[in-house]
Amino acid sequence: MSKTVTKSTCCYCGVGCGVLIESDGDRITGIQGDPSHPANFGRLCTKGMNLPATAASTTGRALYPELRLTRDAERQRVDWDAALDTVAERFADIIRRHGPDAVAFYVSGQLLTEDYYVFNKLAKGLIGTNNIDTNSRLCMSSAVTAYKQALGADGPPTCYEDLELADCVLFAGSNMAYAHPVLFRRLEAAKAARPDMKWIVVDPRRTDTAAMADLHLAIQPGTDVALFNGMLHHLIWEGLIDDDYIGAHTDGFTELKTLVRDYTPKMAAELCGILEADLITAAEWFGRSPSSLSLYCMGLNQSSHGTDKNLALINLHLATAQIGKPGAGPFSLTGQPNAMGGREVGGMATMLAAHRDIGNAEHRAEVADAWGMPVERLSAEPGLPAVAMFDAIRGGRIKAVWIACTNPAHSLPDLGNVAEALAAAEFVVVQEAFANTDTVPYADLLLPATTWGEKSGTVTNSERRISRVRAAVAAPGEAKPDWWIAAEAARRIEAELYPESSSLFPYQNPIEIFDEHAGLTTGRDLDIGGLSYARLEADGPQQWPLPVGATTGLARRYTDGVFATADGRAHFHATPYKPVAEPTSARYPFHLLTGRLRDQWHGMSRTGRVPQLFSHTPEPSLAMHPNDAERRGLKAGELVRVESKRGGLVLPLAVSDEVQSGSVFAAMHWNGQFLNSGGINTASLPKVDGKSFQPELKHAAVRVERALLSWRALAACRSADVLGLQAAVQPLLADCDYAAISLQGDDTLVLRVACENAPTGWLARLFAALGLQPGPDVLEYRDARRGVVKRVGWLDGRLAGFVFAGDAAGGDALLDTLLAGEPWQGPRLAVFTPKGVATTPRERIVCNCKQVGESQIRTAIERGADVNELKTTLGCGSVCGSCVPELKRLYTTTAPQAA
Ligand SMILES: Nc1nc2c(c(=O)[nH]1)N[C@H]1C(S)=C(S)[C@@H](COP(=O)(O)OP(=O)(O)OC[C@H]3O[C@@H](n4cnc5c(=O)[nH]c(N)nc54)[C@H](O)[C@@H]3O)O[C@H]1N2
Ligand SMILES: Nc1nc2c(c(=O)[nH]1)N[C@H]1C(S)=C(S)[C@@H](COP(=O)(O)OP(=O)(O)OC[C@H]3O[C@@H](n4cnc5c(=O)[nH]c(N)nc54)[C@H](O)[C@@H]3O)O[C@H]1N2
Ligand code: SF4
Ligand SMILES: [Mo]
Repeated sequence: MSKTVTKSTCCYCGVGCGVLIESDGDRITGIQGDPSHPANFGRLCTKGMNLPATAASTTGRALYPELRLTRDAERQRVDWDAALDTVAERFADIIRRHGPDAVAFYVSGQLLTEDYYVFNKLAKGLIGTNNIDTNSRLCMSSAVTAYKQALGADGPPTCYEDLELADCVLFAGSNMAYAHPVLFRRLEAAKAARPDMKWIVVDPRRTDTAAMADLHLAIQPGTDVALFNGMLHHLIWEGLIDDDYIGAHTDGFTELKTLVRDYTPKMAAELCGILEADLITAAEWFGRSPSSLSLYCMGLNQSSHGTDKNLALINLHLATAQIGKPGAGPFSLTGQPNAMGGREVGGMATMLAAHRDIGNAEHRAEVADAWGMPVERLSAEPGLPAVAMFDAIRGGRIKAVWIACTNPAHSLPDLGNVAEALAAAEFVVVQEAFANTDTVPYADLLLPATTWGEKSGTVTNSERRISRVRAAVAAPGEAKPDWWIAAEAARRIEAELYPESSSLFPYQNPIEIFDEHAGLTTGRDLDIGGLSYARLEADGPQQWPLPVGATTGLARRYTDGVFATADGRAHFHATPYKPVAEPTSARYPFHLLTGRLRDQWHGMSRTGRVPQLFSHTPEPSLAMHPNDAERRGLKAGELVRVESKRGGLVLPLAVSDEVQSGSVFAAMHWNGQFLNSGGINTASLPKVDGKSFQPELKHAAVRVERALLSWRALAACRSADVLGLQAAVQPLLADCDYAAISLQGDDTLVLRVACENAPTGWLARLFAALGLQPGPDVLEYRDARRGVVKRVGWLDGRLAGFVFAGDAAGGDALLDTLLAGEPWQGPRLAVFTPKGVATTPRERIVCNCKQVGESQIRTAIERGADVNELKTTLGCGSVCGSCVPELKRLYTTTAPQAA
C-alpha cells in the first residue's frame, strides 16, 4: 500500500502548527511538521508528534448515534435519521412551548470555523436565541473584551515574527514552555542568537518558562493589575512614556495617570509580594527597550478581573508606543486551535458574525440580510455566557442543551453545580468524538463526530493566520463532521419551525460555508473577502485581514496609529487593583492555582490514549511548598484532601519549591476517566469577571489535610488493548476514596487506590476487569487476618499483571519488574516476598521523544555535560525540543560549576 501525505494542522494549541499526516489509505501511520508552514517551519512538540498514536484505535470512540428513550434507560444505538429527527422534534417542541431562549448551545474553540459558523447560524439565525456560548468563555473572553475596549476590535495586533524581533519579552500568566511549545522554541532560538534580549516572566509559580527568564516576578496570585500600574507609575515618573504618541493616538490617559499616581513601585511591589527593585527593573527593561512584546494567557484571563488585567497590560504598551511596530505589542496567546475562528464567526453569546455586536441594530440588519431572513428573528438580547448558562439549565429556565466538542462536566468551575444542571435538563445532546468523557453519561442523545485526521475545514491561529485542516482517513463507524451534523439537524428544525421558508442551510461541503462566512466579513476589520479554499490551496496559510484585491494578509495591525475605535484612537482604561474573589482565610488557608502539564491536553480524551504522554507526569498531584508541607507534617507522596467551600478531592502530595509558600497547584487535566472524581474543578470557583464573564478558574481558597485512608491497593496489567482495559477499570474508580489510572510503558495500565475501608465486592470486580482469574498462570496469596490479598499473573513466562490489595508494600518493585518486561527468573512464589524481586527503579521521563529519564540526565550533568552535550550524547532535547527548558533547569540545579 502506498503512503499518502496530507497537509493539515495540529488539533491542539493555538500555535496552529502545520502537519504532514502520513497514511496508508486506512490508517494514519505517521506525522511530521510541515516545513513550509509559517507557524512552525517543520517543528512539532510532544503532543503533536504523538497524534498518530491517539488515532491508532477506535476503542473509546463514539461510533454510532445513541438515544435514551426514557429518562432512566440506557442509551441505544439508532440511525442518523432517527437521531436527527429526535433533536429537531425535541428542540422544536421546547421552543414552541417555552420560547427560543429555553434552548442553548455550548460549543468549543476546537470546532473548525465551518462547524462553528453553522452552529452560530442555527442558534442565532434560525432559532433566534443568543444562548450559544463556548469554552472560549473559560479561555479567551477577557482578552477579547480588553482588545475591544482598548483597541476597538478583537484580535492580536502582532504576529509570530515579532517573537524573533522583540528586545524585551514580558510573559504574563503564560507558561509558554508547556502551553505553546513550538513558539517557545522560536523564542529560545531568538534568545540564543541575541542573548541581550530580556525575558521577564510574571507568574506566581516558578514554571519552566520562569526558570529561563532574566527576571521572574513571582507575584502573589491575582496581583497583576497592581504590578502593571506600578510599572506604569515608574515609566511616567522616569519620563519613559511617549507623550507624542499618547497625544496623537489615544485618549483617557489623564484619568489613568491620576489613578497610577497612587501605585508607587514600593506600594505595588508590596501588594505583589515582590522586591521594589525587581518591579523597577521590569519597568526599565520594558520602557527602554527598542521593542517590547508581551505574551499573555490564562494567568491574566482566568480571573474575576481578567479584563482589567489585560487592560492594565495594554496601558503599558499604549503609553510607551510599544504597539504597531515590529517586535512590539500586546500579544494574547490563544489557547485552543480555533478560538480565533470561533470569535470570527461570532460564535459566542455576546457577539454576532464577523465581529459584529448583538446590541447594534445595524449589525443585526446586515447579518439578517446576508442570511436572507427577517431581522426580527435575531434577538437583540445577549445570550447567557457559559457559567450563567449552566446555572439557567440547573434552574430550569433552559430546558435543552446541545454540547459539542467540549467536556463541561470536567472543565467548568464548581462541578457539583454542573452535574446538577446536566441531570436537571430535559434534553441533553452531546456531540463528541470520544465516548468516555465525563459529559457523555449525561447525554440523552450522543452524536458521534469525526475528529482530527478525519475532518476538513479551516482554523485560525494566534497570529490571525487561517490554515486548512484536511482529512487523511475515512470516518470511523458512522461518525460525521460537526458542520454536517449541525446543518442536517438545522434543516429539520427549520422544517418544524418554518415549514414555508427556504433552507438557510443548503451546504453540501465546508467550502460553501467558508465562502458564506468570508462574504459576511467584507468591510469589517477581519475582512477575508479575498480568501478562498483555492487561495489557501495555492498560496498556503494566510493572515487576516485579506480583502478582495490584497496580495497578502496583514502581519501587524495599527502600524499607522489608527485604531479600530469609532474615533480611531486607542482607549486607556484606569484599572484599580482588586484582590482575588475568594481570599484565603483561617478555614481555607491555601491559595489554589491550576494550570497545564506539558504532555496532556485538557480532559485527556485524546492525550490520555497514549502511554508515552504519561511518562513526563505519570500521576496527578497537588504541589505544595516544602515549608508548608513540613509545618503540617506532610510528606511527598502522601495522600491529602484538598477542599474548598464547594467540594474537594484526594490527591497525592508533591513537595516543590516551584510554588510559593501559601499556594498550592493542581493540574487541570485529571477527571473521571482516570480519577475517582471529576478533578480539581470540584473545588474551583464559579465567580466571573463582570465585563468578560470569564470565570476565575485559576484561583480559589482551599484547605489541605492528610487523607487517612489505610486500605491501599496497587494494580497493574499489560494488554494489547490498553484502552479497552482502561474502559473496563474506569467504572471501579468511583467506589474509592482515591483511585487513579495511569498508562505506562507501551501497554500497561497502572491503578493506585486508597480507601478508608476495603470496598465490598470491589476486588472481585477488579480481577474480572483485569482478566486476572484463577488458572495455571495465576498465583494468589491471602492473609485474611490482615485483610491482604495479592494476585499475580504471568503470560509467556513474563509478568502480565498483578493486584496487591490491603497492603501495597512491594507493589512498586513488582511494577518495575512488570514494566521491564524481562522473562521471569526463579520461583514464581518469590513474587510475594518483595525482596525476592529484582528491581531497577523506574525513572521519571524528561525527554518524551528519546525516553530519557531525569537521573540519567543528572548523572551526565554531574560528569560535566552541558545542555548541548546532553543533546548529542543522550539525544534528549534533540527531536521536538519540548524538554529543553527542563534540561536547562536540571543543568542549573545540578551542574557543580553552575551552583
Ligand atoms: N500542554 C498543553 N498545552 C496547552 C493546553 C493543554 O491543555 N496542554 N491547552 C491550551 C489552552 S486551551 C490554553 S487556554 C493554553 C493555556 O496556556 P497558559 O495560560 O500558558 O497555561 P496555564 O498553565 O493554564 O496557566 C499559565 C500560568 O498562569 C499562572 N498563574 C496563575 N495565577 C496567576 C496570576 O494571578 N497571575 C499570573 N501572572 N499568572 C498566574 C499559573 O501558575 C500558570 O503557570 O494552553 C494551550 N496549550
Ligand atoms: N481549573 C481549570 N479549569 C479549566 C482551565 C484551567 O486552566 N483550570 N482551563 C479552561 C480552558 S482555557 C479551556 S479551553 C477549557 C477546555 O475544556 P474542554 O473544552 O472541556 O476541553 P477538552 O477536553 O479539550 O474538550 C474537547 C472535547 O471535544 C472532543 N472532541 C475532539 N475532537 C472533536 C471533534 O472534532 N468534534 C467533536 N464534536 N468533539 C471533539 C474531545 O474528545 C473532548 O472531550 O478548560 C477550562 N477549564
Ligand atoms: S505547539 Fe504542539 S500542540 Fe501546539 S500546534 Fe504545535 S504541535 Fe500542536
Ligand atoms: Mo483554553
